[in-house]
Amino acid sequence: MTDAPMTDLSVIASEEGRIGRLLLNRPKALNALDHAMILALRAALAAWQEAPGVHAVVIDSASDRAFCAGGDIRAIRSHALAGEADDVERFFAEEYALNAEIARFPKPYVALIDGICMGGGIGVSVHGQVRVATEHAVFAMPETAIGMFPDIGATFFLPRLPGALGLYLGLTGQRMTGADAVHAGLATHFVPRAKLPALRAAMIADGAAAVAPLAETLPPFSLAPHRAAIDRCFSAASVPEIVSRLEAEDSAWARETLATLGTMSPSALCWSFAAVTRGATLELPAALAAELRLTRHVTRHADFAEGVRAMVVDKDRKPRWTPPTLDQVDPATIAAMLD
Ligand code: QUE
Repeated sequence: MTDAPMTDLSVIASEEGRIGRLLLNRPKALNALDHAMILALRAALAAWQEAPGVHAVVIDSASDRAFCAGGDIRAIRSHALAGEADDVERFFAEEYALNAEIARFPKPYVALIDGICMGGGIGVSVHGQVRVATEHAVFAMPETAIGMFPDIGATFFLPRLPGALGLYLGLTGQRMTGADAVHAGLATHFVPRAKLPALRAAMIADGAAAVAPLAETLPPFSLAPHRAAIDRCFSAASVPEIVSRLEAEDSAWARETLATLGTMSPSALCWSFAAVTRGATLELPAALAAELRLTRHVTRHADFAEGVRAMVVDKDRKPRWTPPTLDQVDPATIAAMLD
């Protein structure tokens, strides 16, 4: 968190001491990444990759509510409904190119995650070398709620989390605290919000080496009591089998998880399961390329426009999915989308 900068720019790139600083500054949209922001981030990284005075890049937010709530899916929905497939394609291609550039950036890339960090926000943080989360961080991959799928490289990193945690997070959209994100492997350091000003100052002087000394002991993993059940249920070979295993658990956690899955797009659960499972065998560039191909099908499916309408545009949180139940989802239709 910083004072509101005196500028309309949605990404403020500046050089401060040894660091290149990227400040996400679109607070009214919870820093949801629009096309211009993605281009600005890519341009700054390209410039700093070669700049000898820049020893590390730090990305953080001008809002204390959100690091970044995701991609600008409201705009993507408008393009999709207008049949502007080229605009949809350009957005995802640029976003995934940025994710790949962060992953291969040759200097430390440090994300300071304080507030909401979902979807595209995870994409501009988790691929970096250092991910600092505060006690106000909220991590989630909630795309099945909007008829999408965990993208931004999530089909690469989710299947690499411990046990079946990645599939659990990617299908349920379960929120995690900053400490949880470190336990899960999405974040690397836990630093309280109150220490962020000192951390920024120390990085301006010393670069990324300043992070570790300010990290604090982790509170326990809130998902620890459910880790065994998560692995039992989410290691199943299909979404219907995950549901059967949850029904067999007969626990409060399993009933809550079933209720959550019951609100998600049944089709999105199935294509997300397939995409995350396949991602276990792909390196990041191939996973991102497969994600881009899948967006072409998903953004044409009725559940995408309906999910974004219900959760982001109208906010009635009452999507009407097509088909409405899991048993009506045709496995052959899903398989064809992942070709
Ligand atoms: C699931 C999601 C997203 C979401 C809500 C969900 C998502 C996303 C946004 C979002 C939030 C604020 C904005 C905006 C988009 O909300 O990915 O444009 O101003 O980006 O339930 O996956």
